[in-house]
Amino acid sequence: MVASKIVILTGAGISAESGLGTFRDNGGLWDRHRIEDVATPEAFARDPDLVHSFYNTRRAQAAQAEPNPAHFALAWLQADWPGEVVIVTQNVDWLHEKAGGTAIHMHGELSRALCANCGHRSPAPLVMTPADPCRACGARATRPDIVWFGEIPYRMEEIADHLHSCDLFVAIGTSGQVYPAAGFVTEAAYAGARTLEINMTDSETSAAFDDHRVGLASQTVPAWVT
Ligand code: BV8
Repeated sequence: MVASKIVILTGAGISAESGLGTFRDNGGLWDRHRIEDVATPEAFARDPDLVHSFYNTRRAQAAQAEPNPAHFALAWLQADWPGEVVIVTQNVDWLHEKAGGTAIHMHGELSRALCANCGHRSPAPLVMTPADPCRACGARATRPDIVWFGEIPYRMEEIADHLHSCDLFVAIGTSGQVYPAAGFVTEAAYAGARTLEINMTDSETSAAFDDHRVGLASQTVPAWVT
């Protein structure tokens, strides 16, 4: 019997207990910043200093953060499960990797810089400014390598292949409000997967899941994998 394939989508909720803010919980990032001001290409064109400041703050917080038991449990599952375990994350921190796991970062990564002029990618310094010249073309057009609203998430074809070939789809710590990630559960279910949601509360897409485990990720995820 071939071991089953598991695809896991994570959101900001899996990193909340590592001290990194979520977006839509009370006091979340979108309570303090308008998406239009800090997370769109138009915002970056209009005020690159403000956008860099928003991501510099989050990059410094991410650098201080440690994985929590939920990240370690998923890394253990990736190492121990006889089948394939694919993590697709909406998060731009590197806590899955810091816990020893691997992840597809569909919304980009705080740790990378992207040149808007030539597309060159490089490790991001802790503090980015609009004056940073691109190491490849010299243009002063480097931005955080982040997928903003209105931009196409990374590795979508690869993700679709995983959704269409998995036996179990699990969403952990995501409010199900941002597409295309919020539509993954329907895509996986249509291809025949069982679906499980792990969250502290109901999400926008809870009704689409077969099963639910409610609680803090640092407790529910280790309980689920063992
Ligand atoms: C695209 C940048 C085309 C990175 C982000 C109208 C209808 C439908 C869609 C649209 C529409 N108008 C526009 C759209 C498209 C738009 C969209 O979905 N808008 C929404 C707001 C309606 N999407 C896009 O623009 C995307 N691009 O569509 O391109 C396309 C697509 C495919 C193919 C071809 C073309 C681009 C989306 C990416 C935008 N970038 N951020 C960054 O700054 O970090 S999105 C942002 O939201 C973050 O990336 C974040 O990851 C993502 C989702 O948020 P969550 O991770 O879910 O976090 P949230 O705070 O919302 O929820 C936390 C959850 O955790 C809660 O449920 C909470 O209960 C739980 N929780 C908290 N603590 C714990 C916990 N659970 C367990 N334990 C805990 N301790």
